[in-house]
Amino acid sequence: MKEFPKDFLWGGATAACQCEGAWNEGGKGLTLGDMKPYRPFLKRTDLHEQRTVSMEMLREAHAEKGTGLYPKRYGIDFYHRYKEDIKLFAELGLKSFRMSISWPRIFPRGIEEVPNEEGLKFYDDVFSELEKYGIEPMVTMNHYDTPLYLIEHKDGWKTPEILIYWERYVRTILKRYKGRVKYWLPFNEINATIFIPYMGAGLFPDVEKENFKQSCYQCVHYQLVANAIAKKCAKEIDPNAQIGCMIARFTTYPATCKPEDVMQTVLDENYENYYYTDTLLLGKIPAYMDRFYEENNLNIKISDEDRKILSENTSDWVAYSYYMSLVTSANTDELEKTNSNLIIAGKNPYLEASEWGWQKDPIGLRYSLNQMWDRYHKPIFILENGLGAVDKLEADHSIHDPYRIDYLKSHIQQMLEAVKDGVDVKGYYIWGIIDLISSGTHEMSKRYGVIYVDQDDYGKGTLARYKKDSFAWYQKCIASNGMDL
Ligand code: BGP
Repeated sequence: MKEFPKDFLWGGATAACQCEGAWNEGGKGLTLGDMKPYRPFLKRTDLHEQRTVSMEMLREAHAEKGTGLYPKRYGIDFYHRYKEDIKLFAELGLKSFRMSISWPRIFPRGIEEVPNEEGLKFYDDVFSELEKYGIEPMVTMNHYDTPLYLIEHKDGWKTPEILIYWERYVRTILKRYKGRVKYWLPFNEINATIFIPYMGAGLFPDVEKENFKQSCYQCVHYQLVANAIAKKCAKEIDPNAQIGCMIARFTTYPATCKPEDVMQTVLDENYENYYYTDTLLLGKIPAYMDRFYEENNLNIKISDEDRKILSENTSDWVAYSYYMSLVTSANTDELEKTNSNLIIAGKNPYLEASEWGWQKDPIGLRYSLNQMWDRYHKPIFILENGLGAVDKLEADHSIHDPYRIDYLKSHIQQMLEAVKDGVDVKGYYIWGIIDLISSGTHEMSKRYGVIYVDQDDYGKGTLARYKKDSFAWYQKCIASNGMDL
């Protein structure tokens, strides 16, 4: 019977815009990730409001720069506390730490020709600290973090001009951290530009109007090309670097065994998941997209040069975030819905959902791992998995989170089943290994960590770090290479 490989990367994941804070320190420019356009407009489960968040709201949030800030900009002050945090990760036994570099810390407006040394130095220091404990960095180049200037003054991802700035940024960090970072991920959840367009590309329906869908698909096309450009640069600069690609994996089941529903599942999977990974791993925009563009009256500009870059620079590995599974049907009106803060999806009567409507499905992890392996035969990383929950800090600073342990345990057990099925899983990262600001709701109270951070939804608290019960549990899991759960 197979076990997890000896060099399996037990990890924890974060993102700069959700944990660093220090949004206006060290020469950093503003980024999409700093903006918190909709709170208090957005309620936990009101997807409609989130989808229609307007540019006006963004501007309002932008205008209050320096005053009345919402906690997202503060993050959890990782910028000043990274040493303390990494020490805790070492105590936990983490083999790998997923973090992101904030693009506007390096190029504040995105367009500068010379990088900001203070920003580069910060990540040098973080890598040194990780090296001290032998923790392997897994680095995202863009985690919802495009410089705001590029969005407001350069048409963002809508035109190929951004690829010039992107390439400059990518070359800069690949050169600077050569030999220190082996695993690079150009984009977090590249399909996010379609399901949360303002976070992925700064797109708003009230600005784009009838071109909204067209803009979303044009932007994601250039992001796919940008992902391949990162691979092209890595080949030249640091051949030891391994470049991946990542989606938020929406594993989808048919609501019934009616052939129409089963066929709809294939289509949903193609459009929501495989379009991105097929393009980046097989090097070709899949033919089903031609039909999709035609049926949706989309006229996406795709040059021969774009196709060439994609075909010559396929990713070395594939990754996804896995939190839940969905249900679809040929007739979506008939579906009973579950409304999460990310997407509206069909309800699965066999699954329980988290407080935020995310349907927990450990077997779906084994299922999707098999699907991804069968399709690509490339190494796979689960770069995010975890349970967002409200935790209670007891008077003695303990936090009892058996629900989180149950969630993680059941997913790791199913991941082991996939390993036994022969799937080449390289690593597993608990999302929000330390509590941080939620990207979807911008709340602090949606916590994922095995480490608690004392801060509330309004940025109040001591920011002290406390170990939850799940800390000792994950420590044991890592020490036993996933066998003692
Ligand atoms: C993913 C993002 C993360 C993270 C996570 C949890 O989509 O890559 O940034 O936040 O989801 O989502 P949320 O914070 O909305 O609960």
